[in-house]
Amino acid sequence: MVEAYKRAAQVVPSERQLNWQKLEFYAFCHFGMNTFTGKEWGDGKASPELFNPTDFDAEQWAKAIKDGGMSAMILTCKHHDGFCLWPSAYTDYSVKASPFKNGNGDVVKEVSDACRKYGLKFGIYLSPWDRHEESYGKGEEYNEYYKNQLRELLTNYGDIFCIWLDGACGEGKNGKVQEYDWPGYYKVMRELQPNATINVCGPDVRWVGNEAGVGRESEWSVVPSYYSINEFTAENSQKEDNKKFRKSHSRMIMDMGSRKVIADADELIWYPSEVDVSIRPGWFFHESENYKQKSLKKLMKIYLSSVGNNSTLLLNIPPDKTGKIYETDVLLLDSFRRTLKRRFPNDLLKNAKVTASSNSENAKNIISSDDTLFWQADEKDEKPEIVFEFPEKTEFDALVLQENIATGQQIEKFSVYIEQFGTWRKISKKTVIGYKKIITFKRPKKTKKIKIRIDSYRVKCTLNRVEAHKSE
Ligand code: FUL
Repeated sequence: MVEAYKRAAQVVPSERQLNWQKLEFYAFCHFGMNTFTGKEWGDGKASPELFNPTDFDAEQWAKAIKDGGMSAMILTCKHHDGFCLWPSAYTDYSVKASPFKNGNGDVVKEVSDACRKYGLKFGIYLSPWDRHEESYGKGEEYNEYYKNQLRELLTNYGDIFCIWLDGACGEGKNGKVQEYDWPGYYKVMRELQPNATINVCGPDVRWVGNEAGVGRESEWSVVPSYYSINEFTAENSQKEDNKKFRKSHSRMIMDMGSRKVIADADELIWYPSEVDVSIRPGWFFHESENYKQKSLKKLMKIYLSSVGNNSTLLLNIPPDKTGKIYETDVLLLDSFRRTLKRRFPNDLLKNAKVTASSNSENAKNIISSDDTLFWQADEKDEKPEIVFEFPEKTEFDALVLQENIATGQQIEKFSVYIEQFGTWRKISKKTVIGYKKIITFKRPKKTKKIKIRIDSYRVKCTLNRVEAHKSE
């Protein structure tokens, strides 16, 4: 059999995975019965009478998220308590039975419309675990219920970019056991929304493995196929409502794709990672957490750890009881967008001269903003090098590197050098790149030339883009 790393080099993303990856940073909105009961995990017994946002404004959410620099939003259409934010024909436990708009409201409709108006993609979260629905635990009967709800959500609300399937279940040993018909669910999804990625308990996007906002330094998008088994995801997901769980990443598997890990794997798949984390301690809004939002510094750390490490960032901003995103959260999002802009203000390599140790004539593709253009080293080039020369000595304190993932992920190790006093000085040594790798430096580096050396790669070596920035 061909060595695993050579097989890994051939694995490429599907078009839907590629489009999803480019979204980079998008929002989660946890909103529902828990918003009104103050819980994180509702038991499905709360009266629909309690759901009553008095000043509901989906456009305010969409605007805040757009202004926060995000590209999409995923709404919890049904959380574990089973309460539906749309008037589902298959249950009475929904907005239909609530005082919200006298039972004539449809949160999913208003939010999906608002997303489209503000140029955000819209995605749905439909919890498989349902603590209200009577058929839960009765096998096929619940599976039919779940599929019917999927059909409603995937038919009536326009294009859906992502379907997020939570692995959490708190039934415990003596609770109800429901065998989910995953293949049946996926069939409905692919039929009705073929472009949507199915995340977490699904084949397209992998949960990073914690809710604390921590990504892996060496994040491989090519991993053994056993990591896409839903039981594996569920095993590591929440099994009880637990604050500590949201803060810890101690159980995360750190290496999912090195040569050593994939060596004995039969099948390798493209299964990229997503980091989901809340801007507040809880996933739902709680008044008591109004002063406990993450700081700008912490948000930047999370961004660098996720987007900067070949993951995407799914940041949760939970709307409050009035049906709006809380004012200080809106301000925080806006400040964060501005902070990002100041951290990565302007690509300094735009006007650099680029040469490479092989196929140098294509090296300028690396600084082109056209993302269909890329550079690939000659396969005989064992230690490819790319040199960027600024028109004059320039200061930078961040580098953004991108592999051309449309043709796979292959870079295993690389080093960065700057020219100083006529010699090359190494300033950084890293492992993988993938869709995006961000390297930041505490102190700015001043130089006329930057060199990137690929120390190890799997069969092919490509770069789609490299940028250098100096924070303001
Ligand atoms: C977890 C759930 O149990 C939380 O309530 C939340 O929805 C989070 C995104 O996923 O597994």
